[in-house]
Amino acid sequence: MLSPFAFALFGNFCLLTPNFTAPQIAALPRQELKSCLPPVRRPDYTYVEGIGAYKLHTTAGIWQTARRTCIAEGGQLLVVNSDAEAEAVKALWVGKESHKGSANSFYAHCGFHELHSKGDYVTVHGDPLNKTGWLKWGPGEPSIVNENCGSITKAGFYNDIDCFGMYGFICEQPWEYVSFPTGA
Ligand SMILES: [Ca+2]
Ligand SMILES: [Ca+2]
Repeated sequence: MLSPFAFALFGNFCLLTPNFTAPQIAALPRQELKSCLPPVRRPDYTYVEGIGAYKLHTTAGIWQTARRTCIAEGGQLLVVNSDAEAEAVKALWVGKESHKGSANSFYAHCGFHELHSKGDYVTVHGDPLNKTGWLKWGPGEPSIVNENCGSITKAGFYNDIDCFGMYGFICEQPWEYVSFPTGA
């Protein structure tokens, strides 16, 4: 009997148990995550040519739930790599200003944390946050105290946030993974 977090996709098997801790999930090798990615376009994602595919989940969850949900969809929590991507992400919020169950719909969980070491922000891919090509904190951020997980604001800036806070979240499928021929 497979758990709700077990997925078999196109011959690749990707297993995540519900008992994983955030650091364990954060340590998943990139290749394992890639094996979970479905080579099909999802109708619920916004495809931005040459940049990526994105979904702003407007039903709030804690950071770990957000991360698992993105992986289950064949993606990962958002990591911004360029100004162009930040702009694409900002556009997702249009018409979705209020997120169900969210403590504050101005924020959405995204793919970085400092769960391994305080002040040492790493992405869900295991890369240092300052090596991703884009790092723009909002005014006064990071606030650090009791805020160990990543979020992005509606205005398009990073903010460290409570991992157990209920917020919407943004999933991403990198363009190179989703730019398969359509209709094939
Ligand atoms: Ca990205
Ligand atoms: Ca903060």
